[in-house]
Amino acid sequence: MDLDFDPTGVLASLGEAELEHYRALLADLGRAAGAFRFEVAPNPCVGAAVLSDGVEIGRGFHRQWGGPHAELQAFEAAAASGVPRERWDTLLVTLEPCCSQGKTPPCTEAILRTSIRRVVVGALDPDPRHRGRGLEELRERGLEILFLRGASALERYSPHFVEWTRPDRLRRSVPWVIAKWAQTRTGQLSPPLGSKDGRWISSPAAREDVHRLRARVDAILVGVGTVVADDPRLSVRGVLDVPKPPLRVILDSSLRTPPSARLFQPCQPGEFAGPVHIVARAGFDAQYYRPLVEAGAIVHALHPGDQGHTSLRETLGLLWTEGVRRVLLEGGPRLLASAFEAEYIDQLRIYTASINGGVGPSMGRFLVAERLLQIERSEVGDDARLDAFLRK
Ligand code: AOF
Ligand code: ZN
Repeated sequence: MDLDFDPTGVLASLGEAELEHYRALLADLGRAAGAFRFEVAPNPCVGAAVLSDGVEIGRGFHRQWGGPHAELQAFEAAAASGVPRERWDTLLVTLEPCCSQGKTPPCTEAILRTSIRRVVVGALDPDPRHRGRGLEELRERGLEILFLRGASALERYSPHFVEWTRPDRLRRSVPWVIAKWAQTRTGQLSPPLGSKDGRWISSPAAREDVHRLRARVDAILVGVGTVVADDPRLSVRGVLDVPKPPLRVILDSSLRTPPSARLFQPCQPGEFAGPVHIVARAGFDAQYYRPLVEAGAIVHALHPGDQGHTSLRETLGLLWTEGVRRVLLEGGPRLLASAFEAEYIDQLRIYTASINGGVGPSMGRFLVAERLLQIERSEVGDDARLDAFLRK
């Protein structure tokens, strides 16, 4: 990216020590913001801090997809510090503040409502809505703007966002895809036949964890095989903060989804679920259509892909036009495999349970070590959790 922003005369008024202090803070904020990479992607990892008389009084981060931006979180922390608002003078942000209405109002407006006079940023925002406009807007309103190029470079702290905002990626108009599955120790996606917990591989804690992830995506995508086999709700349960329940999208070439599926039942108290979209192959048998629409489904007819199935490419394109930018692909194994093969997967969330054996194919052949980036391993209940980005 070759955006430019003239640092004006601000640099001249600052001493080397102050500049070094800013650079160090921006690098520190950038590193700390990275902890939230899997929660915010494809959004950038962003950190911000409010200073009063050179002293940091509050910092904040963009922590979740759909959640408040770093600047707002920093303002909240600064407010909690007890330092009166009129004494806030400087804002450091690892990324140029946004100036457009997205899932939240523009940060530039929030900044202009404070007493902050100086904004120091370490990277410009390659998002076509911003690209220096955020800084221009603040400068036009009389704020002192300092762009310390490289202090929190996106290439270092948010390489996924650099990829996401590349013109060729944006032109493809396919959402960010997170593939999630639970597997046994040997990598199978279904437990051994006759296991006591039936269809469950992962522990209750991991299942709760999945609900937190579902609450932070725009859509959940599964193949009809999963609907027929498991009769899932694909809803969000046990999560208090659900900004927008995710669409439930079924890839179902020939409309095999049963109209009696649990998908179509109303939500229980505390349960959140988006509309059900069924993506079928054009020319499906009309007799299956009406009962599904009566059950509440929105049915789309798409041109078939190479093998006669509903095309994943077209489905993702359709979701993009529905405003979906972050999708959770929950299976089954065939859909996951074709998404891997066509290189649509951007991010992984894998739960491995302490169960031996299992049924069905393993995804192991796709998990080539060199393709997994920024891996993070953690434990959720009895299960091991792996998060990673996937190199295309
Ligand atoms: C900021 N501060 O902390 C972040 C920014 O998905 P939305 O609607 O929340 O907005 C995402 C866009 O906002 C993203 O593409 C990027 O341009 C900017 N991200 N901006 O001022 C933040 N995360
Ligand atoms: Zn913002």
